[in-house]
Amino acid sequence: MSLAPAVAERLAVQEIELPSWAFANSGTRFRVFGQPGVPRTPQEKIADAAQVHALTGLAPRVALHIPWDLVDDFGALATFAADHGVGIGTINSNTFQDDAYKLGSLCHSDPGVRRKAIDHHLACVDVMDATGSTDLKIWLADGTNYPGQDDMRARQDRLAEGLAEIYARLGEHQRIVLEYKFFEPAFYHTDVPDWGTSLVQCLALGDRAVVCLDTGHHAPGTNIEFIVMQLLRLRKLGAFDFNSRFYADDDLIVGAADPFQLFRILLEVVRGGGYGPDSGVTFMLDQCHNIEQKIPGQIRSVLNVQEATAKALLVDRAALDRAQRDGDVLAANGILMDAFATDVRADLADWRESRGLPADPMAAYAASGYQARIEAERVGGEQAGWGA
Ligand code: PSV
Ligand code: MN
Ligand code: MN
Repeated sequence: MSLAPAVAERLAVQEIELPSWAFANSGTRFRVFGQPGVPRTPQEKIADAAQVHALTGLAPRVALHIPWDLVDDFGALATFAADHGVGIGTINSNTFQDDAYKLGSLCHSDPGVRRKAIDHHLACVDVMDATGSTDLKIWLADGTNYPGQDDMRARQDRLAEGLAEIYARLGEHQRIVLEYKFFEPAFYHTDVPDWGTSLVQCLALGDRAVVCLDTGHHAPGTNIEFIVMQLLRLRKLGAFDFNSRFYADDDLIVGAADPFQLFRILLEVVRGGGYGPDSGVTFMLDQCHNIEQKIPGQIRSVLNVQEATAKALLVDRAALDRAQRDGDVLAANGILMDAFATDVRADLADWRESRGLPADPMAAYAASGYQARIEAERVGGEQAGWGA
């Protein structure tokens, strides 16, 4: 069997952004395990990400995190990326590591701290101007640990005010992508805990404020594909942070924990017009490879997204429509399960070869000698910022 031309064509437009921090050392709050050969500079992270794209054809952009990826000349960094065959993607802000942000950033009760947080975001927009990036991703660690610690409603108002100032600074082609997360690092309440809160804040801002759905940021048992459907229906889904989780925000390889959930999410993406570069929905990975090698970890991740997408594209829509209209519960469910159970790996290998890519990108990376080279050349790699 080979992929239908329509499916093959749609797979050709897939783009998945890689997070720069996936290539650096990372860990848990218990331990960061250093790995040989990890990047020491933003340029080396980009060079590693470019390997993933060269071998898969799926990852043409690298998302940066500021200040983890701070350089003097961001225009030069964009040129460096282009010379390596990739571009700069989403710019992620960081208001969770300074002492000043202990009690919050955009939601803090002290106007001085809010000013600092707003200014940081304005500086991130400067980076976007210099790199050509269109998306400013805001994930806030803001929240409280104890009931009564701060006024939740006032914090929501401060957030709206801060976001409005940042939004006003955006260029016409730029967007705010507001990410939600139900808990952690705050344990009692989080200021942007769910898609509803992100949505109402985005609606107050305007058309160029959209929601980011990180697949690891929901309570266990949440029907994530329902959220995908609803946000697409409202044209407010701006981006995915893909990863997988067994317990909380595990940031493991996407598709590793629950490939069926990934398939169901991608089904709604395809169904709702969220697929492809013109859809307004950015696919990004937000993962850390704490114990496995990082470049192959990212290769496996993008291949997992591609595989789930191929299966979602295989669904016989006309037959499904008919079964749904007929109220044929088992037939409708069977149509989905047939697509999910289809082994597309050999077809995808052929598809890759037909495009001049290695049939097996994991094996190609292992044989490339790149890993041995970076291990020999790079000493003293960076920590992404997570963990101790
Ligand atoms: C923290 O939960 C987090 O994983 C968010 O998902 C952000 O997207 C990411 O860190 C980078 O700031
Ligand atoms: Mn995320
Ligand atoms: Mn997260």
